[in-house]
Amino acid sequence: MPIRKGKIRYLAALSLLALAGPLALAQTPDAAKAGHSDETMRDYQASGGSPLAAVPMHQDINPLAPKMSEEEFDKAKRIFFERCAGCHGVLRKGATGKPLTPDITLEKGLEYLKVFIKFGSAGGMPNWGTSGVLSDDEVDLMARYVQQTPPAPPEFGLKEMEASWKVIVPVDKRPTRKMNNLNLDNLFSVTLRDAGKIALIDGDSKKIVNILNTGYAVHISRMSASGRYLFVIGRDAKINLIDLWMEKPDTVAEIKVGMEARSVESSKAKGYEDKYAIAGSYWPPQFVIMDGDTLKPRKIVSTRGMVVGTQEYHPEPRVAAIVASHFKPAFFVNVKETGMVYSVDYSDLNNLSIKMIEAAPFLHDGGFESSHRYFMDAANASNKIAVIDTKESRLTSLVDVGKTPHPGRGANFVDPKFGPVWATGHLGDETISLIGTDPKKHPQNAWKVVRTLKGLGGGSLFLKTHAKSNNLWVDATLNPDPAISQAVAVFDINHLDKGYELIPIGEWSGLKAGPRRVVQPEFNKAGDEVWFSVWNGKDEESAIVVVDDKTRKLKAVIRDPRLVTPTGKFNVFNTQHDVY
Ligand code: DHE
Repeated sequence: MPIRKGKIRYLAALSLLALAGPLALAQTPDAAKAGHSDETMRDYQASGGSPLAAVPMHQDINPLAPKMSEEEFDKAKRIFFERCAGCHGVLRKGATGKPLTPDITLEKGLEYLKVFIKFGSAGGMPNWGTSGVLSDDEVDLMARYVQQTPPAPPEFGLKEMEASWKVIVPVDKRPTRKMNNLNLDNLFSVTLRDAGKIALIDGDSKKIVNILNTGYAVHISRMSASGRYLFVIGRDAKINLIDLWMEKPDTVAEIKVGMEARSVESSKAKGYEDKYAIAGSYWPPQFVIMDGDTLKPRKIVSTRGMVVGTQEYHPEPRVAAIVASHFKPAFFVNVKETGMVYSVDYSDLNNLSIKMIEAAPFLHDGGFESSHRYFMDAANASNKIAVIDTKESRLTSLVDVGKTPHPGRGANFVDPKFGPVWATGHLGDETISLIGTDPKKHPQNAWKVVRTLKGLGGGSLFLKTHAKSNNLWVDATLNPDPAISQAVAVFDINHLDKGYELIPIGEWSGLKAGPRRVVQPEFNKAGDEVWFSVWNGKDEESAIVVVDDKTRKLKAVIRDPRLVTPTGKFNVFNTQHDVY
């Protein structure tokens, strides 16, 4: 889809990720550089393009709303789920964007809505019309659509899960020991986002071991406690369970747990290693606990409920990041819109006990600090990190950070002045916040921002270090300036005051064309190499660039026509043990 340069606003361009992948992002104008923050987040949220776009939904005729044929309604519904639902919510009750329910939209009227959709608003609504993304007819269509009763996608319960569930290799037909010569600890599971596949890459030889089909717009990989099973989840809520002990690691079970999802995790507590898996969905708003070795669904829990603080009912609070406690049999489940972290005790599924920890709305991603006791949890649109004690299942602190924190799992290291810290970058500004994490030896610094670094620019998604490294690597993937999004910043942990060195990863990839967005640093097991994805469009060549951590020099470039849109990379050992 063509983008009129200079006219499209940054947020609208980011929304195009839904259909065009990172290519659209490369064409955003410089003028937009200053204007990220709220807008960046809003459009990043729409970037996946909801699989609900393809789900049949019934049109409930509202006599007060402007007329729409069934064909028009279906087209508008598709556009809504591809571009709007990420911010306004599946049921249009509002999420990070405003509610668009008929009581509001009918009052605004057709002409007002058309202007709003066409030209956007200062509050962050993209200018869908003037940017060239929607034609005048489509603007009119969407203005009529948002006055209709919102169609609800179907629920997805045990019956639907069981119907989708396949055990491809039963447990008793699987190997009883590792049958390959791979160094599994240093294997990487690489998301091939727009191919709906993952690549398993041997970290030692940098060779692709296998490419496996997964769900639509595949999202993250997580490891079982033993390091044997790999879990991969797609945005269509399909999970692949991959047995790394097989001669050629492959899928042994799969299931669909909903219509749309982002997160999967596996039990890590002593005595429960590999026993359970858990997946959270965006739609329906729920999570499910499954058997860890077959994915048999055991227990489904809805997350619909009251928002922290206002205690207003939210009909579709999505499940974002899930972590597994290392201290006790509990999963910690981010219920995004209500701002609750559910501490789910999985030791007795029939008498399930859930502690609802009040944090802050818009919980998204996060990871453990270095002792693995505290879950550092980003409430992104609240500009806060919630510190959750996974031993006591309670909120320890809410820390104000920069604009729209986006840590991935964050980065742990020892600040020479302030002691152990956990760091997050931000989507909405160029800062990196370092939070003290050692309440025993450095109580005066614990759960406070002790230092703020200045990185490359806004639009940062991920940052990483390793216990053996002296470097902190920070990307700026969604920055509109290609010179920034194609590079990373690296800080010397022992000389943080000196600022960063810019490393031109995109250029090092050798790729000549495409947006070459650099995303997600990931260390190898030894902690002496750091891997970056150079993320191009679906029809362009992408690459993985491997850098020697100590010298900060190029070590290898992995290029292969099968590496379509590589984004997340998950080193088996580091993911298994939460090393980051
Ligand atoms: Fe992600 C993690 C949700 C877009 C790459 N992403 C997460 C998590 C959530 C989430 C809830 C934490 C999972 C966990 O820990 O259990 N991501 C979303 C979205 O809702 C969003 C904003 C829009 C969408 O429609 O999906 C979105 N994510 C993206 C991308 O566009 C990225 C950059 C490329 C891609 O592959 O889709 C992307 N997200 C990632 C990665 C992680 C992730 C690589 C895991 C980071 C890690 O180190 O653990």
